[in-house]
Amino acid sequence: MNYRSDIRNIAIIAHVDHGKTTLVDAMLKQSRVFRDNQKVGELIMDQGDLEREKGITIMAKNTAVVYRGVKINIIDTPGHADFSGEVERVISMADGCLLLVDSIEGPMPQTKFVLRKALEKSLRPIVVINKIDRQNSRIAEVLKLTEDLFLELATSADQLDFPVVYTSATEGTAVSEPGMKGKDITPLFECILEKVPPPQIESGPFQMLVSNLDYESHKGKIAIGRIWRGKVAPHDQVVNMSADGSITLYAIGEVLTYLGLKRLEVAEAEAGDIVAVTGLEKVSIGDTIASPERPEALPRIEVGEPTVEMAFGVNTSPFAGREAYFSTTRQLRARLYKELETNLSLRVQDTDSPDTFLVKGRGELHLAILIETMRRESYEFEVSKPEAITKVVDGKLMEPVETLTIDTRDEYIGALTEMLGKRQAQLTDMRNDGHDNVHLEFHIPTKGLIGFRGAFLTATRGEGIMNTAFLGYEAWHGDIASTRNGALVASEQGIAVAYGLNNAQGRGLTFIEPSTPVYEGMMVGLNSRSQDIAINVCKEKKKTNVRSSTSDIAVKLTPPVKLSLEQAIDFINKDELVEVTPENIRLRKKLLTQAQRLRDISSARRSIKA
Ligand SMILES: Nc1nc2c(ncn2[C@@H]2O[C@H](COP(=O)(O)OP(=O)(O)OP(=O)(O)O)[C@@H](O)[C@H]2O)c(=O)[nH]1
Ligand SMILES: [Mg+2]
Repeated sequence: MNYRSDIRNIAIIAHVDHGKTTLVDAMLKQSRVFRDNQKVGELIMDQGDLEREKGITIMAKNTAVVYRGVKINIIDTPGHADFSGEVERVISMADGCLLLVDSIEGPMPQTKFVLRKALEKSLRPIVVINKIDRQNSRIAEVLKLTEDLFLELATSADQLDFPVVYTSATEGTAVSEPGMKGKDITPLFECILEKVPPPQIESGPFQMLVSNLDYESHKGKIAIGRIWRGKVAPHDQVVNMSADGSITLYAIGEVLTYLGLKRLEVAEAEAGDIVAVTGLEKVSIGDTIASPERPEALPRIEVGEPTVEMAFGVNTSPFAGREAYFSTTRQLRARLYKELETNLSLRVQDTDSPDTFLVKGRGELHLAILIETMRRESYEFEVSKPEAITKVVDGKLMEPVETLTIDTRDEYIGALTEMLGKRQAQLTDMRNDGHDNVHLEFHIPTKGLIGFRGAFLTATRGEGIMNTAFLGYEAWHGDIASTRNGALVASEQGIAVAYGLNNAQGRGLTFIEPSTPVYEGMMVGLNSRSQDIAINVCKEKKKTNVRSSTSDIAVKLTPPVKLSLEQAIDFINKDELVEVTPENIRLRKKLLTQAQRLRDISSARRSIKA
């Protein structure tokens, strides 16, 4: 075996918000890949609009820096559990990883998940304790907890012997011992050069595994991955081996390698490097591209199964076709299936109804990001309540279960355990720190988590952090009854007015402002009682010719509660839908007229009796 000492390939992995992308910023800035006058800002790698808005990484991305003549290929990954498919997808390109741990929070559920994946792939980890500039940082304790995590997960003794670097990604500094004063990020680069094994290479005909895809209008599809064997140059003849076993011959277009935020055209690239190649029209993630001399497929990338599903349907609201460019079944179906090319942990399935597709993902956020992306591309459609994906094993109904960890204040324990009890959660651990802070761990079916986040934030008044991690499948725990109140449902089509909304506010909370167009069956608020009620929010005050002292005073409305897309998805019940268009997010009953809904209830009662 030979090695390439001029390259290192690393993935940056961690729990959400522990500072991965900020650390990549620091490495990019120090390695001077920008012009001196170039304004690059922060979280440079989070280039997607939604990534910037939400301040989270959604897609794994490649970059590279050169340090002391060695090219370090860096793969930034998302930390949110819903995007863990991305981590699984890309870590096979790396030989080592930086496992970031926040110096206050310490290892969290996703730290454990990603470390397990990295150790399974035999990546050499470097532990990076980050945010050491923060005031209450507890570096020694966090290091101890990280060591415990390695003890739990390591599969061989040498994995326990990991180097540690202490960083402040925001300040762009790293030190090898806590307490030292940092000057720049050099100690981290030195550690990477010393501890991450250089890529092993095999000589022979070209072979690469496609781990990512990109698209540029004038270049077409771009296949990104690591070269495992041989070399590649523009115009080379290659074969692409796809999942169904088919083999297609192509000529390579351009060969590109990474540097900073750019991809550079090169005359040749060799084993060990991470490259992007063009010219392969039908390539997919997981395919092997190889020389026709030795067309051997590498093992395909395996990504964990989805746990949550939602129906996506053609918009059937009375307002359909008004606010979007794409609204037909054919367009919706094509867009969903196209998503599968890059979104590896997603699944799409046709259903008995030609207008409805079942979309399965790793969590509510995973699906919500897809929905938001599509509405920005000018699609309209309707989605149903997310549900946990059950399966039947040996004739037994099984459902996904997760661990839920909560860090909050003591005073909320009662309210939380009561809420979670109804959602079939079992308390498995509880630790107090003696200063009114409590750490709780629960075992909970995925279905019990759906719609929980909103309730959690309200119950803890924002003073809590919750995290979940997928555990596995268990026998079905039984149904959970909805705990939500009924809806205020518009009884007529028209334009909502202050007078009508004021009446509605007598019943509960409202979601819309005056002048909002509504249709019959649209949900305009939350009732203070458990059943739905129909209400006419378009009703004007009766004109009389008697002037009274009070009747002409303008109604003062409480500002509406506006639900975001994620809140809307969280909010709806099984008999309801979210209508998504580029301009609006509306909530509606599946059955729009009150007569239909009453008939539905009575037929349900009859079937229970029968
Ligand atoms: N004080 C301090 N804040 C930091 C440091 N590193 C990152 N942060 C902050 O932590 C927040 C999250 O940083 P990101 O770099 O987006 O974290 P991430 O790990 O990439 O997050 P995801 O990709 O969404 O998982 C940002 O507000 C950063 O400014 C640090 O060293 N010190
Ligand atoms: Mg990030």
